[in-house]
Amino acid sequence: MHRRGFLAAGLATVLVSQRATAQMKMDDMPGMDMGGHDMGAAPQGAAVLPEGEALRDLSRLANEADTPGLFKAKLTAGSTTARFAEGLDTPILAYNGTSPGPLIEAVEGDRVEITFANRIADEASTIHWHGMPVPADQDGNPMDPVATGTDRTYSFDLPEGSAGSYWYHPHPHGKTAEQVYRGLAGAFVVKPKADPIPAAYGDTVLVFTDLRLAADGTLPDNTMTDLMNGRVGDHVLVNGQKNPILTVPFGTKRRFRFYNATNARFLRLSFDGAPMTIIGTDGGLLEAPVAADEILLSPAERFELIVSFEKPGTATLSTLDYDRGWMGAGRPADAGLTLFTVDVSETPAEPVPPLPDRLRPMVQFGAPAVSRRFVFTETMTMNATGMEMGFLINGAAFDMKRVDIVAKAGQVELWEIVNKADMDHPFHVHGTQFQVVEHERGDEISKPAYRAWKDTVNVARGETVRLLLRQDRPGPRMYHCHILEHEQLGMMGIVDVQA
Ligand SMILES: [Cu+2]
Repeated sequence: MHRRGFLAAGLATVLVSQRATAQMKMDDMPGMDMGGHDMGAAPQGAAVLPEGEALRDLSRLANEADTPGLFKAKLTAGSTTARFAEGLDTPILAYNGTSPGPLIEAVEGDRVEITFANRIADEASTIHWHGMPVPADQDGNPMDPVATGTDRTYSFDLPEGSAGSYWYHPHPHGKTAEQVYRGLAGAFVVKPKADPIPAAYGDTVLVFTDLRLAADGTLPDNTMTDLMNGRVGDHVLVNGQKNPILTVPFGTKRRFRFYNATNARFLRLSFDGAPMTIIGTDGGLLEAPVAADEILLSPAERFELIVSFEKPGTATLSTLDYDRGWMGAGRPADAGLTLFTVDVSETPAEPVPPLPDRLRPMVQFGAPAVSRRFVFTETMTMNATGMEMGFLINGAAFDMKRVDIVAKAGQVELWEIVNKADMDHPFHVHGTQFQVVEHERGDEISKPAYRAWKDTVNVARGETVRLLLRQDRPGPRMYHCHILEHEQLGMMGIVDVQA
């Protein structure tokens, strides 16, 4: 295991126990590669999950309000059991008893009031509304924990123009990674009042999660390897199912929203046998559709796509290899997994309207008033009791009591994210959407292929990403790596936005 920059001084790091160190050694043994695998290649002792069942619709969070323009509901987080593999009960965490949590669908202009009931035994939690323009004190920051056994109501308005593919997940201090891999995450779709995408294309949300199942059906705790690299499981699930099947008539154009709700798995995806067109990203539609042979969906990112099923037969969504940097042995075999299968029948589809050439206008930011630089580094030290890892931004690990930067509401800022570490780090900012303006790798500077609203962008190892953003509301906002184990180990900061 080679590392650059062994810095030891003054890091708020995790001290790994003997047990975790031993676990890491076991993971590192040849032949113990527990990485991703497809049918027939299950490692010894691992649970086998059924494949090829019909894709289930996500359950929906029902609106309890009678008043137009109000979305009112309750989300209860607590323990339940799931049946992923035949004969095995798996204790998980769930929102309203399901994982992924129920799909929330509201409309631009709506008022949202969601009461969160934390029934997770002995643990505080929060609900973070990932990517959504909600007030800072309603955004489930780690500074605002909801104690076990208590309720709180999150209230916010969905402004005009905010339609997009958001999600929700816990964000309690030190426990986010675990609560998410145990099952807490769900999609929150904000629909526009007038949708340029033909209704005949449908709107299918696919939430990708990552499951590691022990032979007894339990979800193992994070190991040292997980803490270093982020937890990568043995099975990528789509809406909680392994390689589910959707049957469509040929000629179907289908709108999908892809969500990477895994802790740390990078999904480089292509649809074999069906052309993909990107129509939207994290924060909603693009200006115009963009044809794509493949997409890289890093942890926490979303894409909206139109997939055309033009000929009868089978179209499969599968993974391609992507090297995002891996510490130690046991890099998961990411390529060649079939995540989702579409059976395209001989029956022709009813004719559907074409995709419009223009989707919506997108404002461009003016010149930034402020420029900031965020440098990501990883550190590791060995001592008699184990190994200490640090994931730092500008040399510092997260401190909930420290404000890292002060910004002014309404002011455009240029943020330069510099990854000097050995792994890719998907960078996320709360409370707003940004536009990436530049990538720099080695001596090469490039512009993004299209303008897009994003709240999460992958910053590859050695890369610098420049983005423009503006926070419109005052209050503290988090920014962090969305490999949740890295966030837990310190790769997070607070920007205090002042009115
Ligand atoms: Cu990271």
